[in-house]
Amino acid sequence: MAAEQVDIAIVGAGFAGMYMLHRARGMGLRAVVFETGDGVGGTWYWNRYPGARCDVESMEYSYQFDDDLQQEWSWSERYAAQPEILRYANHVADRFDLKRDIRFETKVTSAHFDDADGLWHVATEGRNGAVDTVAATHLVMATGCLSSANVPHFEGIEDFEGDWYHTGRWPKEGVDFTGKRVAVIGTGSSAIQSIPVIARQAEHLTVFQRTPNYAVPAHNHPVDPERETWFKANYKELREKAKQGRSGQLYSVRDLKWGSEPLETAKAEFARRWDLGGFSYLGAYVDLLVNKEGNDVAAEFVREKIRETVKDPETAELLCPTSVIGCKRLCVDIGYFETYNRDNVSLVDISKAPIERLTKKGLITGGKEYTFDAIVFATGFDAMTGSLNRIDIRGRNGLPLVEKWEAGPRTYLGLTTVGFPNLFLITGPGSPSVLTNMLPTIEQHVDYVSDIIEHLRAHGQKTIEPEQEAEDAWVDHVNAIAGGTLYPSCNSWYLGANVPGKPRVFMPYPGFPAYVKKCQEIAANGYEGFRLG
Ligand code: N01
Repeated sequence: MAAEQVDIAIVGAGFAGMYMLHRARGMGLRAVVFETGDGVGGTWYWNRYPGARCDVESMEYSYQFDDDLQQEWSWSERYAAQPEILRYANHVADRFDLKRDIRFETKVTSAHFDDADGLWHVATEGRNGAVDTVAATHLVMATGCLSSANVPHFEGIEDFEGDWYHTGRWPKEGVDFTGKRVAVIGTGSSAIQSIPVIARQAEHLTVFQRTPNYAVPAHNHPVDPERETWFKANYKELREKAKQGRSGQLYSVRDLKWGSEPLETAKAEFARRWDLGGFSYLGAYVDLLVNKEGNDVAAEFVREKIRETVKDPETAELLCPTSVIGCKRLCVDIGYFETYNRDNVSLVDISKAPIERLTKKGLITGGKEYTFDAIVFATGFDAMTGSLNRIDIRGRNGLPLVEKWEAGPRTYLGLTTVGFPNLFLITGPGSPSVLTNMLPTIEQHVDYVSDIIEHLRAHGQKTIEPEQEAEDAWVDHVNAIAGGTLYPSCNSWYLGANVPGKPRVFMPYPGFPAYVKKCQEIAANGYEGFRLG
């Protein structure tokens, strides 16, 4: 029997995949979405760990493609928690009747481009191992930037007799830590959000920290109804204004460089922004991720706050990061540092003595065994490329994407890659993605892909693929921009440094407005840098 044929195969039913499906239908195209989980929501489907919450303000962390949708939905808190965001994703899916074209519990195992018929052949594995193949003209990878969980290969993990969890694969039914001795490994955003909540439940919590992290307070609170009304009345203007911000958000980034004000004024500005909460802290000066001197002052301000908050001076010092602030994604916390003042919480520094192995009862580090009932791996993700590379994607002449990207991802606009016609990577490496509010970034990419597909159809063309020179120039451009910042100065997942053996390449593109402008210019010039055929 001939394989089912569609116009667009979409991988992933998170916010990117859902919107892509909606746009495809609007263009009269036959589209199908494959999703491993049994529901929509992507990141927010998988990351159900205690305390999971958005670090972008909820009034901004939502779709803007439909005014009725944004007017009718009400967020309850300044920073929405995971269950509310998942409810929103389901609301959107139901409102636009998306679920009927989403194949849940269906994993894409391979996607091969066939030069002979010019189609993508997508193989899937569904419920009870049922395999299937769909042929598609276009393949859209809406697989998310932080979807491939990174569970370090600790020796002895199979010996551990307690329960272990990864924050990004949290059980749907939740976990009750009451009366349990719990370990959390890692101190990134997921750990910083979950530690205060787990500490309130567990009998004892031990945090294993390899590198301390910067966190600024969320000052979370219920959304003020007056502010909501004002926001909704001005949504259009506010959304446009947010797009002019480097991360696609409304928080203010002053057009002032470090050194343009006296030190005391600068410190007062950091204090003011600390009290506002959230990412605005790094908007005090426009060049804080370029100017090391300014960055040092911003970093020291946070260290002073940690020392003021954490009562035990030794623990406080261990919690003080020394790297560039903002080099790793800044964490937005609710009572993280205060948690270390609890009697049932201890911190173990593993920077010099890594975890040697897991045992039946717990783990060994520094020659000492620590015993637990449960271990939480808050160890992050194989970011940006992980979820693409774990699928067997092959382009022209059977070239595997993993092989092409052996030395790091290479794309044109973070959206397409030479040798893989009609393959689109939503918020892929080389696009602003994780440095921005993901929702507007996703919409910009999905709209761009939709425009490309309409253009192809209008001109009777079937394929689009970047030219080699355009891709090479784009990769050089992204590297040059990142190289001019302080981002490469630490071991972050932006660089792939958290996954052993991963090539060290800065993957996202810093600067949302410049990126959007470039995309628009390319389209206006007849999709310059692309070969249409
Ligand atoms: O992961 P991470 P995350 N032994 O990679 C440590 C988004 N997010 O899940 O720094 C011991 O940041 C590792 O140590 P080190 C957000 O974009 C958003 O927390 O590599 N430790 C680090 O401390 C975020 O940036 C929200 O030395 C090991 C930690 O594990 C991104 O997801 C909430 C280890 C991993 O931190 C990832 O955050 C949560 C090992 N072998 C996440 N391997 C929002 O608020 C790793 N570590 C929206």
